Parts: sequence; C-alpha cells; structure tokens
Amino acid sequence: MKTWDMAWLQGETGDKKWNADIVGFEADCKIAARAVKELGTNPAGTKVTLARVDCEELGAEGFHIYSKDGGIIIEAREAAGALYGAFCLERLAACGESTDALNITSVPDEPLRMVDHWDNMDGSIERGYSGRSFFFIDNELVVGERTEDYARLCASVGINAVCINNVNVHQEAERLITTHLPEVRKLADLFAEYNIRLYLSLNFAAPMSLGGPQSADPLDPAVTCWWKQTMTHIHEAVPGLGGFLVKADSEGRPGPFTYGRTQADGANMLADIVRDFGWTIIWRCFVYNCQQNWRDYKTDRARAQYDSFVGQDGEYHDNVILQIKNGPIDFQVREPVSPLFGAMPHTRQMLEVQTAQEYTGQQIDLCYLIPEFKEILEHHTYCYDTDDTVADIIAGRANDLAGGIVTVTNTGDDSNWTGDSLAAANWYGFGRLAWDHALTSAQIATEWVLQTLSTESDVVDTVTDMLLRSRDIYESYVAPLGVGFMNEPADHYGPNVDGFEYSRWGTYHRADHLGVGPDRTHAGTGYTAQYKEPLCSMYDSIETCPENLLLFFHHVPYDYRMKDGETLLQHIYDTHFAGVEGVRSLIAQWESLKGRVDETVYANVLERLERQFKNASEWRDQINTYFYRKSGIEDRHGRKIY
Ligand code: GCV
Repeated sequence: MKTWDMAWLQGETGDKKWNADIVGFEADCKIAARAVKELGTNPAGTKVTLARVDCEELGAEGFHIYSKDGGIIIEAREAAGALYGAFCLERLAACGESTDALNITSVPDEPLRMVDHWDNMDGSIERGYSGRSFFFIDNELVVGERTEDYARLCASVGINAVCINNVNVHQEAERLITTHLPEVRKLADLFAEYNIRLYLSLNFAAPMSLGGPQSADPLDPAVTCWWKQTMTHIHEAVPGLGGFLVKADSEGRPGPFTYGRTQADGANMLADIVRDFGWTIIWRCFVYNCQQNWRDYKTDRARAQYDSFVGQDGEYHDNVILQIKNGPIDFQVREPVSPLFGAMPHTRQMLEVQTAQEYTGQQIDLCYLIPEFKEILEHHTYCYDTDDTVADIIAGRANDLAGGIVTVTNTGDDSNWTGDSLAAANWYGFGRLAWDHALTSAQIATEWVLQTLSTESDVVDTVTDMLLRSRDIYESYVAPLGVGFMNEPADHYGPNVDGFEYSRWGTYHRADHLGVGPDRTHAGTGYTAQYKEPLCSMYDSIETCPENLLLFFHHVPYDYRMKDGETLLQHIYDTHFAGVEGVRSLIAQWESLKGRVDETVYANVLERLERQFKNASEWRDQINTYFYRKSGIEDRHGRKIY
C-alpha cells in the first residue's frame, strides 16, 4: 500500500537515484540488504557505499555520512546504522538538501525508541482514531504488505521497538503467547530486518486464564514454574522477541498487589525468567486507585505512581524498565512532569507519551505534540547534583541506567494511517525527536511538510505555522490552566465540565462559587512534596507556580489576579473566546492552500478543521457558561455567555 502520506518513503528501487553497494557487511545480512534496497541500485545513480567500520563512537545504530569523489559513503559499525544512514540520506534528498558536501555523524539519543499499540485482536483499537488495527483482523495476527510498509515507516524515523497489542490484554490476545506464536514469529522476523524488536503485552494473571495454576502470585513456586515453561516455549518459537510490556494493578488489570506483593516482586519474577533470553520486562507505573470517592479531599490520584514505586528504588532487576507516563495523571494537554522521573536513581526508567490524541483532540482537532514532548524531555528534575533533565535520566546519562522513550501510537488502517492527515506529523515527529532531542519542533514540522505535502516555501511556512500554533490553540479552549478532565467521560472528546466530578476516577476540578482547582499543596493533598527543591516550593506557592499549571496545583479564587492583571475568571473567558478564533484562523490558513496540496489531503484536513471549529465553540460556550453560572461574574467585554 503506497499512499501520498508515505511520500517520504516512496519510490521503488528502480526509480531511485542512488546506486548502493555494501562493503564489509555479511552478504546475507538482511538489515544491510534492506538498506541497499531502500536506496536502490540504479546504475545511472549516484554511487553510495554502505561501509562497515570499526568505530566505537558510532555504537550499534549510529552512522557517518560523507561525500567523496562524487559519491557518498555511509559508514556504520552495525548494519542497523547503515539502514538508518540510508534513510537519513533519503530524507536529506527529499528535503531538498544538497548531498555534494555531506559530513554528518548521527547517533541516537535514546537506546530504546518504541511505539506501543493499543490494538485488540478483534481489530478494534483502544483510543484509536484512524480506523481499525492493521495488525489484527478477526482475532488473527496478519503479516502482509501493510505490515511491511509499517516496519519501513518505523525504521525510517528510527523506531527500534514496537509492542503490537493493547496493554489491557483480553480474550484472544492472551493467546498471542501460545497458539499465535507462528504468526508472531513471522512478524518478529520481518521487524528484525528493519532493526525493530517486537514486544507483546502480557496479562499478569495469564497462568490463571491459560490453564495454569489458579493464582498469579509472583512468589508462588507453581506460578513461577508455569511462567518458566511458558517463556521457554515462547523462546523456542520466537527467539528474536524484545520482551514484554505489563500493565498491572491498574484500571482493573490484575497484578501483584492482589497477593500482598510489590510491583518489584511482579516485575522481577518475569525478568529473572527471561534474562537468559536477552529479553526485557517493561513495567508500567500507571498504578492508581480508580475507585476513589469524590468526597475524599485527601486521596490524590496524582500522588499514586510516586507513592507506589519510589520506595522500591534499587529493587528492580537490570532487565526491568519502568515505563512512566509523562505526567502524574493521564496525558492531559497540560500536566506537570511526573515527579517519579529521577526519583529512583538505581532504576531504569523510560518516558511514555501519547501520540494518539485521546485527550488532545482525537485526530480531529489539530494538536502538534512535539513542543509538549520537548518540554518534557527538557524538564529539570533536580534529582541529581548535575542538574539533569528527563532526557538525561531516560537515556542513562544521569546514572548509567538507560531506559528509553515510547509513545502510544496514533496509527490505524485508514489510508493516510493517522485519520487526520496532519496528525502524521506527530507520528513522524516522535520518531525524529526520540533519535535526536536537539531537533526543534519547527525543524521537525518543516521536514515533515517538505517530505509529505509540498516543497513550495509558502506552503511549507503556512503548514509549519499551523502545526506550531496548534497546541496553544487547543489548550486555550479546553479545561483551563492544567485543571484537566472537563471532557466527556464516555469517549474523552468534547466538554462535559462535571462529567468526572462526582465519579470514581480521581480527577476532580473542585469548582465552587468562589474558585476552582484541587489543592495539591502542603495544605492540601501534599502532592507538591514529591518534587525536589526548588520545584516543590515553586509549585507549592501560588505566586511562583507557573500560570499554565495554576489550576493543577491550587484552588484559586475567581478574582485572583493573574500576572497580566486580569482576574482568573476573565482569563478563562478570554482564552476560551480566543481559542475559537484561533481555530478560525487555522481554517483560513488551510483554505489559502486550496489547489496547492493534494486534493484528498486538502479535503481531509478541511473536514477535520471544520469539526474542530464546532468542538472548540462547544468548549468555549460550556466552559464560559459553567463558570459564569458558578460565579455570577460578567465578562468584562460583554460577550455572549449563556
Ligand atoms: C489502555 C487511560 C485510557 C485507557 C488506557 C489507560 C492506560 O486511562 O483512557 O484507555 O488503557 O489510560 O494507559 O493504560
């Protein structure tokens, strides 16, 4: 399947302008062969030599590209580096860069650059907004042309690990580790040719549902024995697997807490069994009580991950990585960075972000997420004397314990892969940023537009500008200032201000007639104390708390004066009116491109933007009306509030 949006990968071997050859790699090396195929062997093309060199600096995946005598040399220590070098060369050419005087050395910032799918075996996708699964159809794992395109797509941006099934492992998906192993093997082998390790999500209680002991207690010898046998069988069938991803004790999923054991007990039990196979256990930290009582002002969901894990620092074995969501709650458009990053200096940690726009517009509303991902990576944790950022911690620069970075992906079987054609920029951008944290959001956006939509500079500038403005616009019309969760509980799209307020989910805004926001300071739930200084004091004080997180940390009166002198309430009114105007301006920008980009893309994006306009208007009216009715305070500008 070749579609317009894969333009950065298009062109079959014969059409390409390169004439690639390999030197020093084994003749039967499949990854090197992919690199050659990628570039093509057109006798009339520019000569590209993929050469194996023994240069430690390049590591297992890095490459050095340079121009020499009218040709191009791509040097790498391992074939993976040659493949990434080949994709880099293609990208440069597609972006219109001259290849006459190349001299680029590139080594990935993160060792593990992963994509998690929440695909179910019946073909549905949890929080999927771009069609159905292309991995699973009618309870079968399908390895076909689309899968191969996907592997190539991943490799082209440097992704080296993919978990194909939902962390909520139900029904047939449990049997991915038993009856479906032959197809799993086929997929793992295909992925391996693109330097991608395949991961599977596991049900922690699999022994009980797959005919083993009627317990999942990680310290029960019968349970351990069942896992040993099962893992040995899996290894015989699919030796090249990367490992497993586990969601335990979270949102109804079983886990070690049921047996009075710790998360470390659960993770280590599996890790010890798979260590000799070279596999990794990725253990999610998304552990919290989803049966909260809204009347309870002390229990705070934001505290849960830190409280559940931090005490076990140093207990996790070396092939366990803790996968931590970027914020303490759940992928809201604005949350503080989780205080767990850096707080476990003897534990491998990886960052989990969400490219699927569950709470950020569901691939209807435009929301380019790379600026957010960069903010998270650049966040200083103050956990080490060396002033480390989240990026330093997950890459292992802070403590020599490398983890990695993962995104919950936004792809499906829609012909453009991501529903909204512009949402593909998030997918592309995640991969590029995972490889190179120094890239700017603008660089990534521009690269993407050049390779997919147009090389005409005004089109590139317009779409880049739309992408770069989109997150701020989105943020301005949804739940204000980090308070989060004013969305519709059923599908998480659109406003429903009190939708979660009296529920069990622990996501409360606490609005009354005087003010809004949960109190997470020392006087409230005490969450701010989970941060190291100076962050703890900064968040704890309403004076120094960053304004865009004001309502995450503080219960703030409506007449509170913001830094620009406006009241909190007026700020809410103003931003919500402005948000809708922002969407109007996005539409105008896009309409200016009619006839300048592919017609199908044009129509697809316009249709989404029009839906976004309706959504933004609904948010504006519901949020403003809600606070007007609560407070009784008029808009200073006399605009229409219902
Ligand atoms: C896969 C949120 C989502 C769930 C998701 C969960 C998780 O709660 O709404 O659909 O489950 O996060 O990350 O495990």
